[in-house]
Amino acid sequence: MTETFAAVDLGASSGRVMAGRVGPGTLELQEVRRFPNRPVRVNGTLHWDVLGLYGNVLDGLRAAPAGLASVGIDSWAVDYGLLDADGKLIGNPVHYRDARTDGVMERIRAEVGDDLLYQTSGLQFLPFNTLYQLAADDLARARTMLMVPDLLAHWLTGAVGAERTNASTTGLLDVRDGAWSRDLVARLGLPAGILPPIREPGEVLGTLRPDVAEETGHPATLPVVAVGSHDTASAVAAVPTTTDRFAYISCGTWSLVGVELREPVLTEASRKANFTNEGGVDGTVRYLRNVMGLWLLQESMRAWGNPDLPSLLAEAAGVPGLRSIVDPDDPEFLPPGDMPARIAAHCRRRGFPEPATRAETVRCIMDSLALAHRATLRQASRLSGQEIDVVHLVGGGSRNELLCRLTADASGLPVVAGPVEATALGNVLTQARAHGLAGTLAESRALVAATQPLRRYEPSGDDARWAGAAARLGLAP
Ligand code: LFR
Repeated sequence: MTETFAAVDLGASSGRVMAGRVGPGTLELQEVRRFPNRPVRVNGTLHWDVLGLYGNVLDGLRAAPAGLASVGIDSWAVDYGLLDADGKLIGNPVHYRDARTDGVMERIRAEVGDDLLYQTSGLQFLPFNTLYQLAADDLARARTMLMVPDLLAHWLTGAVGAERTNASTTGLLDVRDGAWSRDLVARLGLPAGILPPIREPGEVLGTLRPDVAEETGHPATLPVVAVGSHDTASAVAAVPTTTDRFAYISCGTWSLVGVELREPVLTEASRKANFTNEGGVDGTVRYLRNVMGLWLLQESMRAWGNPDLPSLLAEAAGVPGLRSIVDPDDPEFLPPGDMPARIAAHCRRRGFPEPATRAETVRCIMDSLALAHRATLRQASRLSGQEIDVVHLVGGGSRNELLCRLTADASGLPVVAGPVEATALGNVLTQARAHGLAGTLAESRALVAATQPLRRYEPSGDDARWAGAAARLGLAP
């Protein structure tokens, strides 16, 4: 039996609706609609255009094949919409890169204490985690908080819930018992009533509202299923591993670098290294750290008026390596704005030559990301005790041959690149598994490995050079 599932996958820079066909030995993905996701600054606040995104989701569903078995939605994490007492959206969801959280995390960490925050949620300290955003928000009229995928699912079905993997990025979910932490919510003075009931990946959320069914041309009986609605959870679910001794880099706007565990790591060393314990599908723990990722390249490209990327990368491959390097995780790189100038200033400050050309800037970004990948993989292994034989690099970054090769060289580990659309595949596979297809998590990963194009990069064996560069940047050994 073969079934078709629709995956709505919204990334920070683009969204897509995909149709995935799954059956024994079959996993095929077809792009139905792709659209840009452009943040909009209004009166100084950076927003997501959530209605524009929803309109594109409706258009995508309309263009999807008839006879779908279900629909699943994932997006970037941490951001949310607030509903009032009438169920209406209060304002436009704010972008996690907006400056409204400036200083908020520092204040709350000082008030509540890092130890309590980390022991409760197991989450890395990022200034945009939902709890800091909520603390900066006006909640007077709010009755319900819905994370972005839950908000879209609510508009499609009328159902209200908080899917677990994405709820785990709020900082308000107890990492040990999986429930909202009443204690922490109370300490922060947040209204507990706005937090919806938790839904597990694989659970049916609801079926299409009659008006949505009519507008999209699908039956009102079409189920919307919770998937790993945090895009990174879906991406990790589709890592094509055939061994337990693997690490992953989900590489797009961010590089999410880590390992999969059964239990969280909540040690002081882990907290100090700012590692996160996010929720994965099937109750797994995504033990990882956020590396700034291709954001550095995307923002540079934007500043340059979007020149041709393949030729720039080819040129960058010819630039001598490890001359100009930055710590990509410096918080100064978080907000949008003239990235090449910030990179040059960072190099100057750290005593490295400033990149003089665009190709040199791109090479600097690639070398710096590879160095951060190396450091983070080593830390993940050391802090968790998980041995790593292979690194799976999935997502848009897996197309970037230079970055894949440098990551293999820097980490001293083989890198298996692909699939590009791991997130949409993970979304589809979680729906398929809920439908009784695609087997266990391990079996569905084997299906990805058997059906999707992958490319393997062997390390060059030049560890001393990379170790030296990491030391000069002050990265963890
Ligand atoms: C990747 C991602 C990361 C999260 C960041 C912000 O798309 O979801 O996992 O830390 O975006 O939401």
